[in-house]
Amino acid sequence: YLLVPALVGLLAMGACEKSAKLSDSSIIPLPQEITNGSGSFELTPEAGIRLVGSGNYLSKIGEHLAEKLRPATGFDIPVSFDSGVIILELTGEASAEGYEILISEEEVKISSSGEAGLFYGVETFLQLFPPLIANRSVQAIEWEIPTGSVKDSPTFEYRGSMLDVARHFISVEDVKYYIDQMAVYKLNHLHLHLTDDQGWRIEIKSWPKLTEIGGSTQVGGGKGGFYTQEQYKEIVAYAADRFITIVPEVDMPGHTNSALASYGELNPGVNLPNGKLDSVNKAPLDFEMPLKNPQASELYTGIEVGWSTFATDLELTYAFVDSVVREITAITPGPYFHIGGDESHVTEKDDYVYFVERVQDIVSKYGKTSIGWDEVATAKLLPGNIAQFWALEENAKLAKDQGNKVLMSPAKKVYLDMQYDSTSRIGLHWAAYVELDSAYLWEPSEYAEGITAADILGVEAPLWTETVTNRADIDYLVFPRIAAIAEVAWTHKDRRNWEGFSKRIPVHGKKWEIQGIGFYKSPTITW
Ligand code: TNX
Repeated sequence: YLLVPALVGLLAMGACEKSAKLSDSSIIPLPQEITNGSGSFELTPEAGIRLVGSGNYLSKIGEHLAEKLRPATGFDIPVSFDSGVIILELTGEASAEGYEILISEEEVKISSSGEAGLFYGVETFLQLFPPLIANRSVQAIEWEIPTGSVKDSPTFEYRGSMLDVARHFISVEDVKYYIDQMAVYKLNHLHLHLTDDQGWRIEIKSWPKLTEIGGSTQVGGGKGGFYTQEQYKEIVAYAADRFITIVPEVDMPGHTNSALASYGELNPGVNLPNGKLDSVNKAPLDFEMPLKNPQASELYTGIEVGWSTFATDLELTYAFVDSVVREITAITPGPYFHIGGDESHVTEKDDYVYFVERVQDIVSKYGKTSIGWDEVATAKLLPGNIAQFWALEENAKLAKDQGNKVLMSPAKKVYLDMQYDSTSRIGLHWAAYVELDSAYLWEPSEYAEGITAADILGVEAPLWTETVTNRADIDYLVFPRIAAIAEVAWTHKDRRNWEGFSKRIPVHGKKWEIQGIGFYKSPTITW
């Protein structure tokens, strides 16, 4: 008699495994709708991917899926337009991000009217497999997933992260690694903070000293580095293959010491005679810089903020900005150019406003939309330009009142450089300690007074790198918080709850472990 309950228990366990429900899958971000079926689909050695429709990226999406499935299954997974039980169907040419997945016992069909949507369907599909799928070597298990359907689309159109490659330089390889991880969580914008007091990280052909001098060091005095324009293009293309738009930032008029150390002429008060423009500086944009009165500042490797500024009253400054914006926008297919604008504490208020308005005009001349940190809303924003809320609600409100949208990056919630708690080995904590639950438990449309869903472009999680020197540091601060923030940005608030998230995240922890990602094992989770 004693054996009976044990047997029943065992049988129930087996049965339970067989009838696992699609809605119990550990998908992050949680899809908007999941409907359960009653059987399972098994990926077998004969499985292939069939593409339906036409689009520039369709084959790449198919290959992307196949490459993710091949190593751990050991199956061939051919990709073709002829046959295959995994069907990727593109039904239009729209840039839609929504998708549907239909899983029957015989086949899986992922469809979308947009390539981005199809890509996200693929990412969701991949998350239905056991975590062992992340292995690079063959795992002898059955690759079974529950039947049912998923219908999904994002809540916010802009879902991003930022890498500060200025405080500590981040290699092309590590940026690509970051892009790969962003893609898993359906993030679609990578903002690169390319310049700051400590470093200038993008080649500007008409002002070569920016990288020669300005790119030569970093916080702590290391050797720094920069991207050539070719390398930047490589990053842009790598991101585009994963439906991620690069948003380049040149932070100004403050946070500009690396430029001021490269070209002393840009320093306020030490410029050309009388601080005025001479005929040379009215020359065409690509003129050779005459080093008339070079009073370059020293390179800086500390972490103080708010002490540097461009000379806002010099035409030379705007000729410089024009060249920089022209060269960067020429290799940036995305719609945005980020002009910084934060913490310009030594720029007079009127000068700041004048500067921001002129720089917006330059960006707009080159066909791009400006994004600026929330302080830019103290100037008159051009229609369509974006204020990135990080600290001051009144600035977000100023943007809204001008009819402009807000990108939500509240430091207390999404600053990936904030420590988790007082024991975190790296990170800052000027805004808050941000544990995983705190990063999850907030709603963009209810966070800042007067800023509603209609005012919000999206959510972005910045990683400032004053304390981040290598990939292990990135891993520790970014994971698992990036998954929480991705869900905040993608999944409608009515679908979200911490209970559910905390049950889904351990599976991601297992996958991170398999990939060698040294994530923070938050005590809020039973890993
Ligand atoms: C504030 S957030 C800054 C950055 C720092 C960051 C550190 C913002 C727009 N400015 O310059 O790196 O804090 O957390």
